[in-house]
Amino acid sequence: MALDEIIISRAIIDRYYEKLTSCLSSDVAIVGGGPSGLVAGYFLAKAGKKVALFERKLSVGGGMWGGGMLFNEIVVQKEALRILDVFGVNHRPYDDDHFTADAVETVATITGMAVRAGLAVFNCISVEDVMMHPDKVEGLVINWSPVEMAGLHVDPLTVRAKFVIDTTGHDTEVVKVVENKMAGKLDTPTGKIEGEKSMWAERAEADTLVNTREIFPGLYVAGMAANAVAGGPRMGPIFGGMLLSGEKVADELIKRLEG
Ligand code: 48F
Repeated sequence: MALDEIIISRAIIDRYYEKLTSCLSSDVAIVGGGPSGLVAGYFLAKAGKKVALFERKLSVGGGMWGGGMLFNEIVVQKEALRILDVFGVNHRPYDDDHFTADAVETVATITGMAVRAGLAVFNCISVEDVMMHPDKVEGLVINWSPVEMAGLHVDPLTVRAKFVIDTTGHDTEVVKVVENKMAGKLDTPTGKIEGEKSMWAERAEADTLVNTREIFPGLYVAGMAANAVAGGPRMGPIFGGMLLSGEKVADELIKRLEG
């Protein structure tokens, strides 16, 4: 065995560089590595699409690790169990309508399978803007999260994508940029972000699917972001809607890319 510190460094740099340069142009760029973004990334990658996911934090998983109030179990409704089954995530019934899964197993398993399917995950990178050409979203402007956190004046880099998905959850960060900086209106009743409403789990879960769609040319919303943009309620620690939303946006984009 002859381990060499410089080769270790070179291997990391080369491999990361390969991954990043291969995603300078992709079919789909996903912003946010919560449950909806990860599931969307899995199905798109599985279908052979080039797909990159940018996550601000060091770890993907978004709001799923902590279950509800840090009790790391999640609830999933019957209709969404088939998505857990795609990934082989264990679940058990609590009653006829509510099922539970271990939050850590769910995040870890979905993430692992998504990366193995070909999803390129870039953690610790924040999306700060979009690329517009001129009235369609055509990519993302990205920077290291530590640069953002330190408030350093460092210019970002840009990646191109045929479609962008905002899965940034409650904050709807990409849609906010588009609302503030691009000409034209969002596809909502007021043309603006309607804003999330208070907790109503059953309604919110149904709305999440309906609200998962293209909100501006080139820009889709999925997961909690879809409800926040459309004025739907929040749902709390029930995650079936997030999983189904990720699947729906992937299905729609696969059709668009192949159509
Ligand atoms: O919030 P999050 O888990 O999104 P989601 O898939 O799931 C929502 C649920 O967790 C829960 C809920 C219902 O069950 O309401 O909250 O809709 O994950 C969003 C991810 O996006 C990242 C953020 O760090 C989180 O991991 N994120 C947010 N803004 C940016 C970002 C950004 N500008 N650039 C990169 N990542």
